[in-house]
Amino acid sequence: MKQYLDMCQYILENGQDRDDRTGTGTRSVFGYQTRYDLTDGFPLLTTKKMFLRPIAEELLWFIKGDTNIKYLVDRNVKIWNEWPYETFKKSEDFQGETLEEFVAKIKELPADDPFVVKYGELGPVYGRQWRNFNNEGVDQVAKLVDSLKNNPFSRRHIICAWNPAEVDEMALPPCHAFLQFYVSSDKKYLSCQLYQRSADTFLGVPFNIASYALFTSMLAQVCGYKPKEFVHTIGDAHIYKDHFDVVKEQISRTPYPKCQLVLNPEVKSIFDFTIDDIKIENYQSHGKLVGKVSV
Ligand code: THF
Repeated sequence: MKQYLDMCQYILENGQDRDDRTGTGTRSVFGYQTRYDLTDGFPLLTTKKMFLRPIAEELLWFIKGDTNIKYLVDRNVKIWNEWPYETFKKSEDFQGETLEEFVAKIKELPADDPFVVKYGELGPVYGRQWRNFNNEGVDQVAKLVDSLKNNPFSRRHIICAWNPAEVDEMALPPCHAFLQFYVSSDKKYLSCQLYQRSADTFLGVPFNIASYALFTSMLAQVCGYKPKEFVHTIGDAHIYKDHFDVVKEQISRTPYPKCQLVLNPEVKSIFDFTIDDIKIENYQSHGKLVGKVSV
């Protein structure tokens, strides 16, 4: 995972300092590509302590086609909470609740409660576009599995989360916008390339790498391939100013050997995975590093 540390270093040394939508300020470069070998282990970062569970839960939430944070909140996954809270804060129902109080309310109430339906919703984000593009019934995940199995050398193994017609209704337009898969000429291996328009290199990217490496491994299993490579192509690759110190600390650390991903081999459909079917083994890492998320 030296590639990741090299990218951090490259951004710090060559990036432009600029203002951004969140007001935090970033240092950024335009256009950066890294490649992660999936044949000799799983690319979960070892230079800070990571947990696969929230990453896997988020991916299962995308695959379900869900766009309400209730599913994540019920499983104590916190990574999406800030965005619906921002919407709630601007609403007439807001009475000074803290983020924690808002999340507790989503957790207590049933999924069909009007409050959860209204304020837990992120709009037509990843899950919707993946499973029901433009709300017109196109299931990109089902089509992908079908084409990977039946037309392996296709150059159209694509999932696109960027929907210009609906982007204004999303709490946050997709960062990981465009995915393409590739089957090796011996039909043994599956690779994935992601085009990510915007990347929070310290907080988001370690999640994104693990998430798409996991998705590739799950697809490979159900389509009869082995995972080969994850190619990560980034548009605006940035480090938020308030992450500079933790990033420098991280660059000074030496990576440990990669861990192993263990998927339950009984699962034969991409839609049947549960969190209990996804495990990592031999994960050794440095201590945790904490950074604030800009909203
Ligand atoms: N916005 C910003 N500014 N950064 C992002 O990484 C990001 N995402 C998603 C949408 N908008 C974004 C949300 N994904 C964390 C990780 C991923 C996120 C958001 C936040 C995060 O805070 N991680 C902490 C704690 C993890 C935890 O609570 O378990 C970490 O230390 O890794 C990029 O897709």
